[in-house]
Amino acid sequence: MALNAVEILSNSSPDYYFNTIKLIENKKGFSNPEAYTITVDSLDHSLTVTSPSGQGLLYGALSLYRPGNGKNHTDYPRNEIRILNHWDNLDGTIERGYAGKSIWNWDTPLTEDQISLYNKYALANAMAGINGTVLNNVNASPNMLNHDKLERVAEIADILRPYGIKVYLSVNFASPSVIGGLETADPLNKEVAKWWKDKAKEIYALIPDFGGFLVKANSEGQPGPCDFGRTHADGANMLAKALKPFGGKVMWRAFVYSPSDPDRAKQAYAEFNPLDGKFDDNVLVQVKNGPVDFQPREPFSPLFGGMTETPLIAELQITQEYLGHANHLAYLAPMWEEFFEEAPSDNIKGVAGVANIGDNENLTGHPLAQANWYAFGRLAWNPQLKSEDIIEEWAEMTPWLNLDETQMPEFKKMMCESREHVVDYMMPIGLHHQFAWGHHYGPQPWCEIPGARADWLPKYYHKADKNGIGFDRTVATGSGATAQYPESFANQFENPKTCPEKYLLWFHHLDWNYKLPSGETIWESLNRHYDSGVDGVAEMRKIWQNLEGCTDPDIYKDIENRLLTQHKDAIWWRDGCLEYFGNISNLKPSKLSMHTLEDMIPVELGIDNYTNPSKELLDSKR
Ligand code: GCV
Repeated sequence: MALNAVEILSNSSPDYYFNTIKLIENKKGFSNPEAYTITVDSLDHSLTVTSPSGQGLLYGALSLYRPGNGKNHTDYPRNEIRILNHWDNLDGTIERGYAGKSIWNWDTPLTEDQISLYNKYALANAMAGINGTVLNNVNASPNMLNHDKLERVAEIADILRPYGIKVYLSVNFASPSVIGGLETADPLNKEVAKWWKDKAKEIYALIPDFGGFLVKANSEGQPGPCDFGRTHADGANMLAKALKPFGGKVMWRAFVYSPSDPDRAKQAYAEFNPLDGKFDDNVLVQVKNGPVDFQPREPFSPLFGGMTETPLIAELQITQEYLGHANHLAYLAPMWEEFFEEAPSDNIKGVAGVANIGDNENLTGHPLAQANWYAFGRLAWNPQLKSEDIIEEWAEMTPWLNLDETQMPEFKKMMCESREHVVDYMMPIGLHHQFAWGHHYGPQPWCEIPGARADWLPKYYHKADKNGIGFDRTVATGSGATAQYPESFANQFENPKTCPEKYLLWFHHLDWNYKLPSGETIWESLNRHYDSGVDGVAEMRKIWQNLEGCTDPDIYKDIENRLLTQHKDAIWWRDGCLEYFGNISNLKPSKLSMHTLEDMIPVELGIDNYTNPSKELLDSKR
């Protein structure tokens, strides 16, 4: 690998004062190939980075940009795979992308600007410790594997390589029949296996260090091995054999939910747990953090702890499909921290993040969403890092933010509490999936779409009636999902008295006047949380006003406007949910609503799955 560390350090020096910075490649004493050690000689003001690899030297050198790192220390990544998943399509749209169009150009020669952007992208990733990127959507076009596209992948790989970033591709399982002219894509068919072997050869001839394939199979209409009566393991292993001679990996997604069980939250486990131990050694099963789909809060997926013989990748979503798109401030590190604290992690060997990156000037739409990209990388590197430390690091390194000592604690408070506010005003105490149909922006607990899958509709999840609310997933009276968890968790989740309050309505259907340990009823608790979410956003607006001057006026204004939209949305969420549930239960919201159900129910934003709704659009609908 070409090593860029020297160049990077000489281009813009870190703050520390050192007469010399030495980079020494030395394998002795290291077991992790990406580890590094920093030693400081305070007498002659010299600093030495030592690592067994060029990549480790790069990480060591870049770590000097983080405040307080110019001292003796050793660090190493806890996960081998730390990878972004772009859901970018060949036509430039991005599924669930809220920061403009894709940065990848597939059709015309790369411009100088694009090459410079890709270099910046790579440096930002390397600074966060990210070492891989899947360039295209898991809903993959078979055309991605056409030779002209692979040549472009090779060009991108050449740009990213010096920063230690490998490229991977999402592949469409039906490619052999769609672009290869074969009659089938059956993984046990010899011609099909040969087609993939030849394709792998073609790819590695262009990109010798190509990372491998990411596959969404038999999920949401994507083709897969089950179309031919084969298992996920049959499909994954066939691809694994094609990549194996070149050192490539298969990342096979467990995001499946064919209606084999009436509870969607149980389906991935039901399909994958029996396959545990049946995958080739270069296959990793990629599991979303929660059992449903990137909700603002979910308990961990029972596949963590439920697949002890298979290496896993934890999939997180950096783009805010379910957390207010690029309009809402939601610093996601506390959510991921919660996941890493709770989920059994023995078999997690990698962490993937669905990217929030597009071609907007600031790359992430909401300027502060840049912190989520960085925090993802840092937690993938070391899941034990604390979200409040990461945000301070990010703020100190971010050139467009200048926070003084009194402002930093306020800023950290605003960031670290932001996700909990979102949970509060969207779906507190374990409620989930109350989102508007399709685009998932805003509340629609009332949503009904004739002919739609039941488990795509909010009513399936809230199950509210005049007596109570919540999804009964107990073994005793419900779907039995609690039994998929390791025993200690299963017992805790099964009983509403021991179930953490934050997951209560995820696992239990309870009467409206069921009393929580605090003495509040479910209805009172819901009211308190919804109100607190709205108040939290009001407080974030105040904090931001106090921080005026910490950034360029245009960026300040942009964030101020987004917070205003978020405040209006939070009220919309609270009113929509409390009015709707109040109507069903015959209970009154504790505060006067600003919107009536009659106003809210007919609202259709008319946006697709590739767009962030503008302030103007939202204001015209409210
Ligand atoms: C890429 C959810 C999203 C889809 C996404 C899917 C997945 O269902 O709404 O847009 O598809 O997850 O993760 O495959």
